[in-house]
Amino acid sequence: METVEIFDTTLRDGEQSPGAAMTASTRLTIARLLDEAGVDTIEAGFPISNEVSFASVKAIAKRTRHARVAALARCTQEDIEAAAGAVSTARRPRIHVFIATSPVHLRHKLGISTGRALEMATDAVSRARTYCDDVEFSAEDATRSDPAFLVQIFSAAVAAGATTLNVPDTVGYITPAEMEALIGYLRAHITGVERVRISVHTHDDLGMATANALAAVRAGARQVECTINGIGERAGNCALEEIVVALQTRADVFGAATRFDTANLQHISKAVARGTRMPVQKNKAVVGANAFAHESGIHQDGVLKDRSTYEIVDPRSVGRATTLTLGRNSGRHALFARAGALGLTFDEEGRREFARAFDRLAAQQASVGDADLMALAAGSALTECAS
Ligand SMILES: [Mn+2]
Repeated sequence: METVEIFDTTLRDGEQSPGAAMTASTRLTIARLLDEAGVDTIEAGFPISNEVSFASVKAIAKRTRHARVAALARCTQEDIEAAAGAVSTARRPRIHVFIATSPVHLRHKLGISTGRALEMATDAVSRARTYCDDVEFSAEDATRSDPAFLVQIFSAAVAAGATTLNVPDTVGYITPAEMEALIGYLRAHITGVERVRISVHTHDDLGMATANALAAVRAGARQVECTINGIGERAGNCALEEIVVALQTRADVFGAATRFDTANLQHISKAVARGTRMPVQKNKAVVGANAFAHESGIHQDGVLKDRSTYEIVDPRSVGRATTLTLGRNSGRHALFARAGALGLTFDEEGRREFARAFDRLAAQQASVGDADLMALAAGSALTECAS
């Protein structure tokens, strides 16, 4: 089984979600939770962007015990110095330098030629290496760049001392088949690729972030950049919880595992949702409220007979439990299983009466909770006494 490293960027790309800025103490807490759960690298921020960012990255670097702590930098001396300064006290520091490589970014954003980008990337990686022997190089907007130019700039980055090469799908544009082909092409052509780790960074603009990251893993990428709850710019990043649980559940397909302890997922997800004031959608994979909830009668009956009928992930493995929601679509099997768990027992007639009372209530409200069931049982008994 090969290892896929998890590079968490919740505190950098994730925090770049509109309105998601976290307090310094929340950032420290999330960094600690990620470190304890077994993330390989924590990208703690972009130190040059402001003083608060610099101080926070520095504090995280100082306190992180196991994971590498990475700081982001553009290919300029000031950025690299700020990043180096912020991670200097980390046990395992990393400087992450990036430059855009696509025609659209080079022309409209940076106003430079490919030749100039190549020169800047090479200088930046060499400069970063003078501070730190762990340097990641990213070709921003790689998926809209000329693959031949990517080979050229990545080969130059390796020669200058980069230890990880990251392929970002910055705008969430690529498809899984194209991603698999692109990573395969890069691995076949980059000079010195055998000495470095290939990484992937995907966005969810077309809902393909996780699929694209997994396609990259199939082609040999051994680091995935992701965020808790998939938060990030625009439609967000690849979700950490989806990557680690997909690799675990479908090890038969990917033959690779992460070091992340999935039992922590629910707890970290809640901490990030609270800290960013971004609630998780109910139907979100793995961490959504409904991810292990069943309401249809047929599904409930199946799950009560054997969980594997409708669940492919054991909810306990991700810090969750199966819930059977009672409502107008639920079945008798789940209704009486829940009533039994609440200590309610019935004779034949009481059972019929209770079920009828449940149907009347379920017709009026979206879901029927434990308190409702207790009240219904009391009501049924009263009806019986009165008649
Ligand atoms: Mn990004």
